[in-house]
Amino acid sequence: MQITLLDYGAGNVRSVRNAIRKLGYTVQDVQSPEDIVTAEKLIFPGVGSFGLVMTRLQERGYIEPLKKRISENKPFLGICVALQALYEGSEESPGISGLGIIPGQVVRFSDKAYSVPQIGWNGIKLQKDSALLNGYKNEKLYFVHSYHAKVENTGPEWLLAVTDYGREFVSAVERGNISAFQFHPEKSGAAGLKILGNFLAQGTGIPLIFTQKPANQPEETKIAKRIIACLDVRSNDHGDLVVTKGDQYDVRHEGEVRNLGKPVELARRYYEEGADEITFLNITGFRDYPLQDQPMLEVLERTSENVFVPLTIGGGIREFTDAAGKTSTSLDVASAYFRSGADKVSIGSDAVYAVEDYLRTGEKTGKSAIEQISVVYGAQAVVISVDPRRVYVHSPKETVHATIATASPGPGGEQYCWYQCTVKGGREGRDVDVVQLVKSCETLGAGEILLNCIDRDGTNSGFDLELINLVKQSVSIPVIASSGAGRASHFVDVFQGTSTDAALAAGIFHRKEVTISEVKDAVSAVGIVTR
Ligand code: 1PR
Repeated sequence: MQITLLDYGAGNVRSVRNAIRKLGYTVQDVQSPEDIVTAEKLIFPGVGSFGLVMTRLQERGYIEPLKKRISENKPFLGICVALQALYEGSEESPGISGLGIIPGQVVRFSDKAYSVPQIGWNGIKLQKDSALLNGYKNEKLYFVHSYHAKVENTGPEWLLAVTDYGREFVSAVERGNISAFQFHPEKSGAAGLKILGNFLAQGTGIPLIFTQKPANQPEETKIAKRIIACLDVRSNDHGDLVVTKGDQYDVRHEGEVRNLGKPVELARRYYEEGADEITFLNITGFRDYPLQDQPMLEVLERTSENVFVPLTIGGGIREFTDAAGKTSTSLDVASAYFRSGADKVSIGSDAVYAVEDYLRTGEKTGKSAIEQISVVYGAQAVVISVDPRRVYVHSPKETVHATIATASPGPGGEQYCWYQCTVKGGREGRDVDVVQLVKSCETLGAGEILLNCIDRDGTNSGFDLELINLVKQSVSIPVIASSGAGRASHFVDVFQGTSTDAALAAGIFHRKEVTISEVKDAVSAVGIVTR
């Protein structure tokens, strides 16, 4: 059977395409409004902001055909914003109408105790029996969104599943052949592929059993703390693209770039071992022309064929002019990465420059990479990779920057430090501290912080909890703790000692010193929720 995909040119639709192919079906794209009505099965992956999705549908003349298809009860699966599009509108894009199939407005998460966007693996509680959830066993599924549909607007004829995140929200709807999920089945590992496979199999003669609500459904679903594997990628001196790893950002050993493996193969290994997310950092992106750096696009394309958890790519997300004088915007660069299979892009050096401008003028220009990409693809697609380094002082009065009293004094016995942000892979310190950086980036529209620490990178001495607490108390977007993991207990320390949303490691996984499941076992043994 052919599956028809509604791709309106925003975000990562490659993953859905790859997942459908992996499940043994062929994919064709909607070419004209008529295709929406006549397609045997239609999948509508909602990527981008609510306003962008509805505007693109409007421009292409897809709104009425979608309403017709739904009213005729022809098989339809909406994902993420496509679930929200079934409602009348959204706080995200005031004045823009949704499809209005289900009454009410989609609203923003507002509980201050929870990071917004919700990024990560959460459960679902089934509200009725459904063949779509055939074989579902309470596994966690991947969510990434700041806005949600309200349970009270969604009558029992539609409500299929709810999830808790500060409040109960709608995580799946189903009426007849019309279904939509707030979670991403194509990014939810084996459990997600199973659910997607059920939708694809419906009506093909493959037997599906109506899943009863599992007896052991949780009272309240809980988001898992994510464990992320990070691959620092660059070309070595022989021109091979390798995964490397630095000691405090120095990736050379005896003059050679350390070579810890091939990016696509390693990413696949981490997916199979249970990584909740995979991050690629093109660590020389600041000096390359990213769009000419085809290997990274190819790495993403090939990885997304077999890896069904979120992929982040960083390095070189900025405006640049190539040797032939052609200028590409940061949005062009990000769009190329999304089309190649990335779910999020991570911005390093360019975020520091944007924040310097913002602090100088106090004005948002709308021109920074952060602003441009988050307006089009949503805040949840924009990660800021921060490369801070400690600067020790004897007294907070010695600096205008945000200091902390530290339990790890400096070389001269200094009891205080501040964290200086750097650019170009730690090569250049700037007059911006980490608190200024993360707060400003949140204001400019970033959706997540990847918090490295040059002092701890590659040292195996544990995460810098003081830094992580400082950043967590400064922002409400999710934070990924990075740098310094040397053993499984360091993950326990970071989740018990801070409220970080995720923890990332590189060296210990590459060198096979600790596996991802050992980390998860250690963390869940002390009662912390993992996938
Ligand atoms: O500035 O937007 O082009 O982005 C460049 C990106 O490359 C940034 O995200 C920056 O962090 C990264 N980067 C640049 N140079 C290096 C380097 O190592 N020489 N790597 C580098 C950063 C840090 C982490 C690392 C953790 C965990 N690597 O990603 O994986 O510290 O390591 P560990 O568990 O082994 O301690 P732009």
